[in-house]
Amino acid sequence: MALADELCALQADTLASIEAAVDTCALDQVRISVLGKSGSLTAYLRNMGQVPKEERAEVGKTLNAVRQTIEQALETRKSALAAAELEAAIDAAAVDVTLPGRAQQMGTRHLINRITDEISEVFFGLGYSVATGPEVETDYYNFEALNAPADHPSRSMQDTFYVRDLSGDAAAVRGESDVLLRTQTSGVQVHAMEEQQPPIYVIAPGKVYRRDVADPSHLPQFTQIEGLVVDKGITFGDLKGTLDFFCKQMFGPERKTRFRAHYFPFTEPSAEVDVSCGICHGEGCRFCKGTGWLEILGCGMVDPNVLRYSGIDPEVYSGFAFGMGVERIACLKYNVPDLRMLLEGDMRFLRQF
Ligand code: 2NL
Repeated sequence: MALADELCALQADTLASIEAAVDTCALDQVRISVLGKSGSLTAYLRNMGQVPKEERAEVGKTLNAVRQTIEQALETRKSALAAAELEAAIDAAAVDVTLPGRAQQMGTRHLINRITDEISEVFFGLGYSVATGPEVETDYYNFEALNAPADHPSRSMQDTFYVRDLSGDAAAVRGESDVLLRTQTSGVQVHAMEEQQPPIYVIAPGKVYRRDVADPSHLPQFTQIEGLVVDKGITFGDLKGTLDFFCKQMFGPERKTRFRAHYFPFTEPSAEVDVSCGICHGEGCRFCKGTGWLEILGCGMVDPNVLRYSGIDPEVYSGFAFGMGVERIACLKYNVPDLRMLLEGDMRFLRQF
């Protein structure tokens, strides 16, 4: 019978399409094309009326069997595709809780800042407070008020970064600028002396600049801490006691200090202070270049001219001052052979501290 063959072919085609459907959406298209309102099987069901009466029962039975087979196949395929789609969705959205987390890189304070604070703490314990001021200073505060004569070598173009006046000022263009990057933090203390009468007990930490080429013991920019005491009856004994106490706090109670006569324009008398070598304990080794001593700071009694410049009467008051390089102290404390290592940003080096 032609109709039976047609239905057999329709069923075979439909089952093949169902198997070939790649997802539930494609499968639904197959269902609609066969069983939908204008589906191919629906057309046969709708045309039952035209089938001769005596064949109607037989054809109806066949049609129903074909429909059931197709519906069954659709249902089976639908469950399989839906399960696969669910699994794929779960995989796509999955969080693998067994993966290691992303470590947060924690920053730490740089050694220079830590040592600056450590030095400051020693002086806080002695009643000093911190004064700060501008890194761009005038010639007056950096040199003149400190009794540095106009021909002092530190004032020369070779040693100081002068700030050029872009207005085209003739003197500035010739390099005779009055504005410079401070070579020491002394200017901060000059401002302090101008603003307040003694007693003055201040430290001035901060960046300073000198026209040096970086080498193991020089940096064109470094951190300085200067200290200034002005009070009644201050003597060289106070200076020695204070700086000896500082060295023992900083490097350990077993360390000795020595004061060597020196010259600074702003202090008289002046001295350089050495601390006994922590590696050979004064015997002499490579770190202290065989001397047993390490130079750590400069100091002296404030020159009466310097007090007078800032409006303090040297007949009533006296004082002492000192200055040290923080990078140098840090390197001495941790036996670092080259100041530049502090600035290179090599985390393997910096993380050690
Ligand atoms: C050094 C030596 C020194 C001073 C700084 C000073 C400041 C005032 C008055 C007098 Cl306001 N003196 N400062 C004194 C002696 C030495 O520094 O080697 N610095 C890195």
